[in-house]
Amino acid sequence: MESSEAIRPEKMGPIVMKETWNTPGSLVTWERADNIYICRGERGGIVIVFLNDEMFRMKVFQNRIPDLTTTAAIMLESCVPHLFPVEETEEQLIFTTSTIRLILDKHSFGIKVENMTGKVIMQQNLISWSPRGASHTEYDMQSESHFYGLGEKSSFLDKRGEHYTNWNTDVFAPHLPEIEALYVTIPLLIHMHGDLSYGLFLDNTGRSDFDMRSHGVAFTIGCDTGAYDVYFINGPEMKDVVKRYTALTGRIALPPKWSIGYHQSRYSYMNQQEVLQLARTFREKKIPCDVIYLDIHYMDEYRVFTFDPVNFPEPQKMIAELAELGVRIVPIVDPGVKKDPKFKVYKEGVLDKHFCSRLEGDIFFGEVWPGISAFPDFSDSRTSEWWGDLHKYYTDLGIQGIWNDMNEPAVFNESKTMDLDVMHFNNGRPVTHEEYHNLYGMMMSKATYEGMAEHLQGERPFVLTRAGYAGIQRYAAVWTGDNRSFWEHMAMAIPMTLNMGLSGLAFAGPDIGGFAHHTSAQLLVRWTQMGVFFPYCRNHSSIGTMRQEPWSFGEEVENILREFIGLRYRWMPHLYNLFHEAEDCGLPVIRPLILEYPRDPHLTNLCDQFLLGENVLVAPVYRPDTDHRSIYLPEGCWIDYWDGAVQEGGRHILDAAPLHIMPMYVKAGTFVAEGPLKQYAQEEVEEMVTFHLYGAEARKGFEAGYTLYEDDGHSFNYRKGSYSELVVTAAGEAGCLKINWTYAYREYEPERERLRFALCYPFFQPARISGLSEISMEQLEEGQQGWGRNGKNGAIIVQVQDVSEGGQLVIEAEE
Ligand code: MIG
Repeated sequence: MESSEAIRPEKMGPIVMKETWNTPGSLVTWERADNIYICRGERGGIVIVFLNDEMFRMKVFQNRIPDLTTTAAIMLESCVPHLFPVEETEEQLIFTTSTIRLILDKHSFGIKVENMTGKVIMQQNLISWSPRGASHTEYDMQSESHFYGLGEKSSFLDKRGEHYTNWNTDVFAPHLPEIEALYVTIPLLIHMHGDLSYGLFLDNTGRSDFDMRSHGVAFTIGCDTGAYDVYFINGPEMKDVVKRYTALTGRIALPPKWSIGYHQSRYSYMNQQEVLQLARTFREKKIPCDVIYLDIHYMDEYRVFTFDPVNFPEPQKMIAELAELGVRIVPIVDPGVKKDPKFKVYKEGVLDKHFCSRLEGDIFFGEVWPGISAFPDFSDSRTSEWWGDLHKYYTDLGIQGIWNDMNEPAVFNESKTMDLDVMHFNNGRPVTHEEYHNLYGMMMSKATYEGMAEHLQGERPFVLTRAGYAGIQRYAAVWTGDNRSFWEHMAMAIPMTLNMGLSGLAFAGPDIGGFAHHTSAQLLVRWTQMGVFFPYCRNHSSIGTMRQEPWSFGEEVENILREFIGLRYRWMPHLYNLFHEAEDCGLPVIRPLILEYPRDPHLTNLCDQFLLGENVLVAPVYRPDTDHRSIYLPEGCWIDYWDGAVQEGGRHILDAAPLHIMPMYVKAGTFVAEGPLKQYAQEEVEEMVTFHLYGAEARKGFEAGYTLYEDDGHSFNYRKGSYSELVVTAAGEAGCLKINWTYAYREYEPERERLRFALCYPFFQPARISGLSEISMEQLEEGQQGWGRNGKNGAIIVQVQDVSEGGQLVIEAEE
């Protein structure tokens, strides 16, 4: 007897139906409910929420009004909704804030944002969604449009003409321009056209795509699943967008000073003797270093929260010995927990239901380093707390930093990640992995950061992560994963890290020297020269490749690396200041020139040079056997860091760059705070700050200023007010220069006796300085007050007592 199986659908031939995408149709009604505006069309609509004058959220809905919970990216404090007047005309709904007008076209549901002079900032056209839950929107793009942001992406700085997808992926294959998704997802696109910029942040943790390539006069943003939930972030300058985006998703937590030192890593340092020997070698060779990483081989058969009993039998002793040398270790912690009923973490995880499972309850197992493993469900705070707490194992040993790897999550299977139907419990709002994927890594690092912070009792933890989502900057530094020892990858690290900075990730950087493939003497030199000015500074390389510790290529290379790593340490006060600025207002530590000079047409895609902070221009050499390079100097007067040569900006120059030199320029009228050379960030040496002033002039109109932020560098006491701000200003007059310094705030007392001012390549010759006598460099070194000339570069150095009342210097020019 036949059953209905006889007429199963597939026997009837394929049913091909064209998917029709829906649009909301025309506006039918609108209403205000508390702070939200609900605009309903014929087949769906948009909810609009203003966060302030410059930012609003638009969430598309189809049938029911969407719920307005956000992902973990959004900082709730930034989400205080505002009400603004609404005006309705025949054709439009118009919302007006103090700076922008949002205009909804009743017929097309298009949304336009104008500034108060009526210039169109943004035009969003078609909103549509597929019957299977994908959504898609189209935005106008102009001939002069340029695009930035999007976090960690390959290719150049300007994303015009590119297409990217967001799906956190472990990409060991070479990071080529055609690779659209890497380890991190930051769905923030900054659109700059003419003198206007704005940002669009798509808060969606499933797969999304940004297409600035295929549609001619439009760019599109789409997502495969979940809600179409976009934040408009106004400029008009790109800097405003970055500041506002980081107010929305959070800013970096000021890192402990040691974590912005030089880090040395290798996959793997194999045993305790090797690690200790490595640390001693740094000290013997006087190459500064703060951190050594322990890659996967430190563990007992790759079980997290263990040490290998044979190769690392005495971790506590090793860590204590390293501490005496001023070196910390940062061990790797992957999410995969080895399936082993005798392994405590696994047992606990299973019994207490901490692992990601299918809806029916069966645990998802995937293969990673430890073999078959289970993966904690960090979406649930109960599990995150458990995981965080496990880190007591490390903090008890004296560890303050953790390295999260493989947290895309990476799995050795065909899809390279967890199955899409695995569930995340998400504090009672379960979602599939398909919807949650891009958030997994960030939630792991959040759990890690919070657990470490708790157990370090007031000390700042350091977390490094490979994967992340918007907001990851609050918990971890991000490194750019498995690059290769290719010159092309060194060059690509610049735009990649710069765009990460524009996307909130101020603490980021690549593996210096390259991870896979074999580095070379020159590549290591050039990459290190550049890398010491990147926010995150770690040399890391893969098993089976040429060694790339700084001494691996003989004395000449070693000397150059020592010099440049030392430079990072001497510039630590300035660097730390920039990290403070990043915590304070979200601006990145290194910046594309376009951020500071948005009207200069030469800069829209310039990314083989960058700025450290606002005024220090770094131009790395990124090709082999090259001893010259062309450099573009933006408007203003620029001073060669190495020899003081003065260059007029607004033009290209050709600069010599022998192997021991990486071209650097400081804008005239800039202060840079330097400290003493240290072998590690918190080494106790005689403290001193030298304010280097470049290109000082004794004429009316010359001005320079700097605020030096200082605190203890390792605790959270600064958040209770224990920090200081030393404000330094310089003002020129006819025939003299006055320098003032004063503590604007001084609840933390820097431990030092003296301050120095160094006039680097001033445009005048000082004759008298505030009644101080001219003394020798030796006398200056001994601590005497006075002024002298540095024989090496001719800088004028003035030394004064560092007193809390501050002081003034009058520097009179030679007639
Ligand atoms: O699939 O832990 O990107 O830095 O050395 C390799 C071993 C796993 C990938 C990381 C790399 C690390 C390596 N890990």
